[in-house]
Amino acid sequence: MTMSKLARIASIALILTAATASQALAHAHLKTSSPAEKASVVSPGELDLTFTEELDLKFSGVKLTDLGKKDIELGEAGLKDDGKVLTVPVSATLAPGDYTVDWHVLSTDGHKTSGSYTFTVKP
Ligand SMILES: [Cu+2]
Repeated sequence: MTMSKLARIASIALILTAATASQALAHAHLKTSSPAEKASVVSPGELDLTFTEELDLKFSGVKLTDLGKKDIELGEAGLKDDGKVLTVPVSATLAPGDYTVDWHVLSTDGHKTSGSYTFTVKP
């Protein structure tokens, strides 16, 4: 095998490694949300979660619970802004108190991520 062939194989291997590494970083991470984490707000009409990647709506969802772990009824989730924003209508007026948003999403690269954050509805 010639030296230049070896060098070519080595550079291809390097490119493949770099491609794999950047794909691993491409999971959908929560970038911002409305209401924002730890924010104190009036009862929101919807929850907006902005992710770093495009989402697959079928396998993405949000659960909202109050301090007593009671589920709050939510409307049907949808996507907007290039599929990176998961938006969920909140039909009820939320009583003052702390709420937890539990989210799970599947990004279009096939990776699942999940997390949670809280916000407060002020009196
Ligand atoms: Cu990923």
